[in-house]
Amino acid sequence: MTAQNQLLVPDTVSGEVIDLELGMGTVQFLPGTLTQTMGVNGPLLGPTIILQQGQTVTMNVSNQLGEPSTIHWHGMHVPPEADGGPHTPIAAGDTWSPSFAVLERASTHWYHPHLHMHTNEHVVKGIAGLIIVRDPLEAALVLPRTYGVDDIPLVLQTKQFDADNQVVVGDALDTHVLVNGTLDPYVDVPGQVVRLRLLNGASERVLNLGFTGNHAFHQIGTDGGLLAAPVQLTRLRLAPGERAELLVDLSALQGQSIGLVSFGSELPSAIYGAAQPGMGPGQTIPNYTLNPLNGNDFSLLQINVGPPTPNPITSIPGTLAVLTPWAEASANTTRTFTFTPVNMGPTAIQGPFLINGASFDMMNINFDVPLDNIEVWELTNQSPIAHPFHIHDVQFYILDINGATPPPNMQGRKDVVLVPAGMGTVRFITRFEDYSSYDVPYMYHCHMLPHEDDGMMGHFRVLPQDAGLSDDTALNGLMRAAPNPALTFWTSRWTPPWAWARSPSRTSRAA
Ligand SMILES: [Cu+2]
Repeated sequence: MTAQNQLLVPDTVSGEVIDLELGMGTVQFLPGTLTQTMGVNGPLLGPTIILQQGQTVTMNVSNQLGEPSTIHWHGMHVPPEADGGPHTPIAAGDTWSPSFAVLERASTHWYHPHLHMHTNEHVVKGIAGLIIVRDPLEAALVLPRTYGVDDIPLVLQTKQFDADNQVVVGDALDTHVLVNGTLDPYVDVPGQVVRLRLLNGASERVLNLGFTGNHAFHQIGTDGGLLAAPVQLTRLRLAPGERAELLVDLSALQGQSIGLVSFGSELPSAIYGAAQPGMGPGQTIPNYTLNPLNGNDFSLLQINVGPPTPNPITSIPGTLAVLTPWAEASANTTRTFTFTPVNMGPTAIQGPFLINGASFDMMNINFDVPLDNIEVWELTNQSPIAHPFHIHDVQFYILDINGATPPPNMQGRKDVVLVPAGMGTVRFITRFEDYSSYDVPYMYHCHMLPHEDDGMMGHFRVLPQDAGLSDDTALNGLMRAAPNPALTFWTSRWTPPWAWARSPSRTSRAA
């Protein structure tokens, strides 16, 4: 193995006030012309935000891109006004300053733009960063947690560059593999138990992760925090938007190297990344078969194992967190979501895709959820390609996938789940707690970013339980006070805020 570039490890930021500046930049990815990029506090990606459970944080997001964007705190349970979805655009030159309490468990989340129809462009050009939440329960466990030493953040992405080295948005020739924005990376780590925090930050590609030599590892965390106990694996499928925390025991490999690989040759059909992206050979995506990553194994990261640190972690804990999934019998509501392609036949897998027969409509809230409702969401994929479904506001527990109990490593808290193609079903259970708003909805969508941008998305409001849930029109016009005292920037208003996006002036913003 001969990786050429030392892995970039993002800086960290923490505290009560965090300043994030979105801006343009350039990066020398390839010989010749510099690549135009977007980044946060730098030319590419963003710093890792480290938060403590129970703290309050104000994020000052300054938009210096010269065009609107948003920042969404993916996986975090925050008020809808602070969530950074498409209804909360930050105009060019503006600063958006949401405040919220950190209610998460110890977990690995991420932040990225969510501007309708531009999410893929802004993410693939470089805006994404990790969020690490710490809590006392995690701190009491014997786990690696020295950032950049034995606790390594890994943002896994693929990109396409054109002949002039510029990032191509929304094509299937994402032939370049980057980790933390580094092409062909290596990292030096100590010979002990090391923690890897993985994010699939690719626009579309599903990864089938493992190590060279089939070196076993333990998954300890899912999207929303630690599992009940470590789960030993040799492969981990990670879809766009998903995170995983792994422990890898490298103590026997001092002086050697090991590779983090995506075993794409093992992916079944009807998943982006497999040899066959649809269910049959007639179903195609333009250029897909020209991309050597599809259906093949490829290296993500070369890991060079050196001597251990002075006080190394040398064992895997027996237990981790206490998980308390809701009983299915406690659900108040079951909602069904059906995914269908707009086009039938061989081009079906190219999209666009619909959810319950509809494309995303900014001005039409899909439904309202009563605050504190416990709900089962039943997802059925009537399209011939798997879709990673993501919901904002909450973490959920998977009840079943195609009728079967999920494997142990998927029994933790989740906010993204890959729904199998060809009438595949997933059911999950969740509760909509703490935050409600008449004005700003939460999103649910496919996390394959071209699918999302093409309208495979919907939005729902969480409303106080005393609200007249059937009368959306009347509620839209009401002036309401903020439900949460942490929202110091948010007092009341009577204009639905998503109308701002089309307004020539922001002076109508009541505050
Ligand atoms: Cu999709």
